[in-house]
Amino acid sequence: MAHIIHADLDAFYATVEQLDNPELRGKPVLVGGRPESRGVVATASYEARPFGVHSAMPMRTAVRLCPQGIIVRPRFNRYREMSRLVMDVFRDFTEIVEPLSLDEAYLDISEAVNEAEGRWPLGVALELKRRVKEETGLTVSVGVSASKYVSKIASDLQKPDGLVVVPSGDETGFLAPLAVGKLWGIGPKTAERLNAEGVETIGDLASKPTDWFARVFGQRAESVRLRAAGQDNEPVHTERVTKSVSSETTFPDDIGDTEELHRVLDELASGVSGSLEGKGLQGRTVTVKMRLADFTTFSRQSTLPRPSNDVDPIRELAWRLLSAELTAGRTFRLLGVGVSNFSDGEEERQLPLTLEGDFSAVRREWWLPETTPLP
Ligand code: DCP
Ligand code: MG
Repeated sequence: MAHIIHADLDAFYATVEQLDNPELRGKPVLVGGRPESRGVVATASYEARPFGVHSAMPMRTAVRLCPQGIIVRPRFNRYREMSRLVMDVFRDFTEIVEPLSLDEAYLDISEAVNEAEGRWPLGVALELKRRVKEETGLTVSVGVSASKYVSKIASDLQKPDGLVVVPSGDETGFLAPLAVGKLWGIGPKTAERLNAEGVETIGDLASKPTDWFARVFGQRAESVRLRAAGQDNEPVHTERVTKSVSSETTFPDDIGDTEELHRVLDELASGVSGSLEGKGLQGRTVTVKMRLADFTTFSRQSTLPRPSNDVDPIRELAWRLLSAELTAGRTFRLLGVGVSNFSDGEEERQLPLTLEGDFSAVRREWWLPETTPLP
């Protein structure tokens, strides 16, 4: 039987800020953009959360709810650095680590567990929490079970500094009382539809007959059914198919000058083109990622007439996408160029977090176009 940990750092950006600046410790910290320039909250420290402040809330609202909150501008490079340290600790416990974003990962700790010798999943999890705290100062919430999705739900239940172990055999009972929307793959829309059918909890869902699943979920029926029963056998993936090649850069000072933006975009496009060529990949979709002075981050994408790794078509399309976003007075903190939608079918496999400028380390909603719903 597998033993899988899901680990998620607590109030990640805010905790890093509190570590680096002792004056912020114990205080409500709001990491994000400026309230006066329509900035949003990236995250809030746990001291700010009782006021109702949360990620993605307009900073203006956050300041109204929590006037004593201290606004701190994000330092993404520092967060990446801390993330690397944490992932290194994780890799001391097992080679099988699947990072999901800068602050969360799955770990397959089956090898580290040996119940006959007294090495229980609980002990491994406690040791992991202790070492992360000792070596980075951060606290991590951990869920442990035989399944990725059960562990993911478990890690969220006692945040911050949480630890929830779901013993094998208890999965169904553990999941049963939870709202159906907590299940991985059930978005708010689906949850609403299920509620309308009287399915409120994961337990309600698990008790439905197989043909009901087929009718409601079509091709996804079997995987949703297994998940609802806490019985999926999804392995922890240490390798990942390259779905996009991208490069991005943050400027020391915001750039508004069209020519300078053009030059940066050219550089990014040739970097991406070179790396595509090196990997023998050709892509059709070109994406430009932008972060504005107020930290609003979004991307725009468009499709080439045919798959390519040539710098010219990539550069031209990227430039067209960026040009559409240039308005008087708008300045940029970050630009990125990516190519995806590969054609050759031989998608290369690689270890996560190794490709310089790979956006996968950044939260996915930043990279996907705003119109694409998250899974
Ligand atoms: N983040 C962001 N925008 C969002 C959500 C998150 O910029 N809409 C960033 C800031 C977070 C980090 O990603 O610190 C990790 O996201 P989490 O959802 O894990 O949130 P936290 O770690 O901040 O808090 P929690 O203790 O709830 O995990
Ligand atoms: Mg977190």
